[in-house]
Order: sequence, then C-alpha cells, then structure tokens
Amino acid sequence: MTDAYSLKGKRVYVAGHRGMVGSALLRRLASEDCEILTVGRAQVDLRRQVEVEAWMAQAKPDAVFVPAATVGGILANDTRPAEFIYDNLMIETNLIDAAWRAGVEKLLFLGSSCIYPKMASQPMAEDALLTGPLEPTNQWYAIAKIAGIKLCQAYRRQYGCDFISAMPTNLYGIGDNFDLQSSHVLPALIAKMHAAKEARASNVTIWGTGTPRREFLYVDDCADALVFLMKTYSQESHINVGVGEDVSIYELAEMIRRIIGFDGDIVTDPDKPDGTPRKLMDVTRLTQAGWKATRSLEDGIATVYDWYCDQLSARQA
Ligand code: GFB
Repeated sequence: MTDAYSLKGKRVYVAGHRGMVGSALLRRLASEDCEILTVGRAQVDLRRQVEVEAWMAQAKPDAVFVPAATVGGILANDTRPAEFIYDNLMIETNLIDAAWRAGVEKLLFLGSSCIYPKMASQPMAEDALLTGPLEPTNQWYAIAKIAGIKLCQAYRRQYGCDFISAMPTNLYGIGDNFDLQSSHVLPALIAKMHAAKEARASNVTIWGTGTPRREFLYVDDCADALVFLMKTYSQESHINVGVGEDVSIYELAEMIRRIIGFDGDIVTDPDKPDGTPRKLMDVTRLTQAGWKATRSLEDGIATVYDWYCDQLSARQA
C-alpha cells in the first residue's frame, strides 16, 4: 500500500455501470464526494476503439473503474469462447489505452479468480499467476483477464500510469443474471429452487458432482473493497479480493434450499462440467491493508432471494 488517492471532487467514470458490479459501484460511490460519470451502450460500445477514445477524450475523467466485461457461468464460458475472449480483450484494451491518452490519474481494472491455474495450490496467492495450465472451460475469459493485468502493468512501466488490478472471487448480489443457461451457480440455484418450491417438485438438479468448492463475495462488499483499493493501493502486482472462506457446491445448494424453504432433494448431474476443483483466494494482502468483507453468505443469499422475489412479483403485476 502506498500513497493515498483522494476521490474528493474527482470525475469518476464507471465503465459497465449497468452490470452487477458497476451498479454496486454507483451505490458505493454515492457516499463519496465525487462526480460520477457513466455512458450507455447505445452511445459508446466499449468494444469499438474509436467510440471509447472519443468519449474518454471528451469526458476527461480523473479516475476510472473497469468492471465492464462479458461475463457468465461455466456453460456460457464453455460454449461462447469467441465472445468471452474478443469482447473482454477489446473492452479492456480500449479503456486502458484511452485512459492513458486522456491523462486519467488512476484506473482500477477488475479481473477474476479464474486467472489462476486450474490446479493452483490453495489458498491462491497473487504469485500463483501463470504458474500452470488454466481450467479449459474458462481459459478464453482467463486469458483476456490476464492480458488486462499485463496491460495495466505495461502502461505503468512505460508511461508511469497509476493503473492497478483487483482480482475478485466469485461475486453474487442483487442485479445478478438468473438465466439458467448463462448464469453463475448461485443465482442459478436460487432460480431453480424457487421454481421447484412453487411447483412442489420432489427434487432439484445441480450441475456436476457438487464437490467443487467456491468462495462467494457479496457485490456491495466487493464495491467497497474496490473503492478502498482505488484510494489506497498503487502497486504493479494485482491484488486478490475475497473473503478467504469457501463452501462446496453441494453445501451451497443445501444453504439455498434452507433459505428458500424448499424441502425436496438435491440431485447431482455428473455429465455437466465441474470446472476448477477449488478456487479459494488468499486474501492476506488485502486483510493486512485493512479491508475485510462484512456480509455473511447466509445473509447475502437471503437478501438476493428477497430481491429476486420482488422482481418476479413486479414482472407479474
Ligand atoms: O458459477 P459457475 O458457473 O462458474 O459454476 P465457475 C460453479 C460450479 O457450480 C461448477 C456448479 O462446478 C458448476 O458445475 N453448478 C451446479 C452450477 N449447478 C449449477 C447451475 O445450475 N448453474 C451453474 N452455472 N453452475 C466461472 C467462470 O467459473 O466463474 C468464469 O467460468 C468466471 O470465467 C466466474 O471466472 C467467476 O466458478 O466454475
């Protein structure tokens, strides 16, 4: 941790403000004394260099958060590799280069825990990067996110830009994607169990063996960590953002079943991919810097479930 960077009076651009993380950043930044800048996809497609360059040159932000990305769960990653590699490489390259050209003072790039090797020793510390082969289902996304880290490092070295990277663990929260084909496991299991409860079904099927372990961070905790890092972190190495605790997918399913009040069985489907066996973050550096997550997984799931039910009711009204 080095020099403090103040957001006071700054023009802060959140790229990807309609996404789950971007929306949480807007909520968190509302309590900072700064001017928040956003631009919609209809006006600027972040995959198009000319559009990003023109907007950045005219908007002249002081600080930039880059949560913008094409994201999805294991099946989406596995079946749409071109989108995951192309969109993410373009989005981050355009934003980072345009930020340098526009004289942005500080930029925070957001990656993912899937940058680490499939069989990385656990918990995964920052220096596990590029020490082994990636998980095949999400290598496309991982390669793009690794390139993002390297872009920040390269612009820091060659041009002296204060560009940093944060690697969050699996995120969840309000505003998540609940589409069963493209979502991550947590919203998928909420949607499946809720539907099963409504239909009085006897069981719910979860993909894979249920044995992989995942760590889950509530998105508003993540946004708080990102603002903390924007203000306090200024190093070439990326930094992990997580809680440092994980659960098996089966345990997650049991927790969601209990919170939703579904009393049927949980059935596994080993024909579906498990992905990485375990992705536990080593959050020593973040903890030592003075940041810790506050929301428990149970509490977070209950909050998301309430929000999900409200959305369903609003749609039916
Ligand atoms: O959340 P998820 O899709 O992504 O899956 P990853 C996590 C685990 O949950 C896998 C299992 O072992 C899945 O097989 N799972 C069980 C399910 N039931 C379901 C279900 O109904 N839907 C889904 N989606 N999974 C992603 C990467 O990996 O995580 C991305 O592909 C990114 O690139 C993201 O890094 C954070 O944790 O396996």
